[in-house]
Amino acid sequence: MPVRDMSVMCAVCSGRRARPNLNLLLLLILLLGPHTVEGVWPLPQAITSSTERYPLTPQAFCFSYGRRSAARPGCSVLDAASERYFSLIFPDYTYANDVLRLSENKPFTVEISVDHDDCDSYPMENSSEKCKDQLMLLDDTFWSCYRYFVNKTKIEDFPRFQFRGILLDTSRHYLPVKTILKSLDAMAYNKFNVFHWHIVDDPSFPYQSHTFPDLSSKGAFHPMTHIYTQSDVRRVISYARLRGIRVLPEFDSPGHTKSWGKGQSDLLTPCYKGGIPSGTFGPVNPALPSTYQFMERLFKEVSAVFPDSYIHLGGDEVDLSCWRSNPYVRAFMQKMGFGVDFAKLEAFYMEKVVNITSFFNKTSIVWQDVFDYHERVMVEVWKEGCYLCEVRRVAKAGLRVILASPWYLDQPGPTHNWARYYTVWPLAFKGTEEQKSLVIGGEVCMWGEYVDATNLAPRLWPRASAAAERLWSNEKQTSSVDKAFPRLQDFRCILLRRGIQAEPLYVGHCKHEYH
Ligand code: CP6
Repeated sequence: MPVRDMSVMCAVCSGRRARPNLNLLLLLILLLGPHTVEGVWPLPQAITSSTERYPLTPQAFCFSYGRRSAARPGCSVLDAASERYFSLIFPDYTYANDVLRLSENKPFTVEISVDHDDCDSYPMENSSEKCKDQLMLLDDTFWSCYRYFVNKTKIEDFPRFQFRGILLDTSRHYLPVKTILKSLDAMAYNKFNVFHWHIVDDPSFPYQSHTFPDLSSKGAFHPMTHIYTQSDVRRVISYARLRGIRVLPEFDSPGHTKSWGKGQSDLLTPCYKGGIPSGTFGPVNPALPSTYQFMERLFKEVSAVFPDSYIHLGGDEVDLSCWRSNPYVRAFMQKMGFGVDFAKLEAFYMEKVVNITSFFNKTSIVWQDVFDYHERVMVEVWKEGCYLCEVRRVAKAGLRVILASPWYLDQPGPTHNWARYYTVWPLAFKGTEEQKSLVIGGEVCMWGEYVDATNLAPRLWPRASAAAERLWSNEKQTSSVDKAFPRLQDFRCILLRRGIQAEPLYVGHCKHEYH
């Protein structure tokens, strides 16, 4: 049978707000390993592959828009993805012009059809990531001479959890923009869809605010080289958008704000010792009206700069001893009727910032430390110990939960191997279906104390991939570490081939190693 008759690939993405987020394309590429199913990561919800196979060459391959697709040629997200994935499928093929002939019918055409034209919008929490694809699975590669074979394959796919995040910390160490962009590439390969940007913290304030330029000129490690300018931030957001990734900024307060104090006087609480100021500063001063005026202006800017409808407000690890030492703070508490309950003061402060951001149409996410006191927030569970107890507690209170505790990747070493991140059961707590549905996802945290651009990638990958499969795939089909191991080893080789410095899992080699 002539190839042309058999080889039209068809992809129909459907869903309420179908977003052209390229599941088909991702899948197709993931299927490119020399051993079929081993390279597919995270595992699709359903995949069946037949033995019918056909040769494939870059000359005969193209992406095109389906006749009934709501998105047309010129759709930024899909056009860009077609180019990226063409190069990933045929890494050595240099006639790049061929990629762009989108409308031309070639023997192997990946047809993209979406229900809604979301080409110019940002990915959002409710963007559909569902895909029903019929496509050819690439089975065998002799890739240096462009000879691929595809097996006829049917794939149906959608994520288990809506929120699949990675936290990068750019305050403990500055991460160059190109390192962030590279991480976004790797995130897309793993179907992560939220970049949680822990952009500022105690050690440095690299975000260049146009409202408060002193914050970075005085609070960054270096006022020129170790900052994110407005154009850097836009670049990150737009690069993420083209990969179906949301950018969730975190401006953590009232704790973790030492660097803020350098460029904004009277923001932090002066700590006292023996009745006099000790010269050191604590958390943001919750007793001064000027604090809230500052926060209003800062979050007005941040709300406009970051298009996502969520902002992470932190709220973790507040050092209450400095507040306690300060007579003005204590007097304020008396006036407010808080007595000596510093948790009430903390709640008062968080309530204020939550109100400020909701005025700017943002929903707040906070760390679990401050959840007790708020109704409208989403809560991120980060503490170790019985984290499912905490998940249950939050879900019982009717709030949405993101789970981070089991996925701290900043710790290296054999005790923190990939299997530890793979064998996590986020819903294994006693609760109703409704409570379980409040667990909207999870997050891999890469805190920056011991991590900078030199070791970020190998520390993240492929261990974060283990979490990625837990968050994307069907739990029943992915509960065996032994079955996952060869697939993950293979996927790690694919990451290497794509230029991601993913560390080895164990003894072995990749067919295509870069040295
Ligand atoms: N930085 C900030 C951190 C941590 C948190 N917030 C943290 C503390 C302890 C562990 C992991 C992370 N480094 N701002 C807590 C959310 Cl074990």
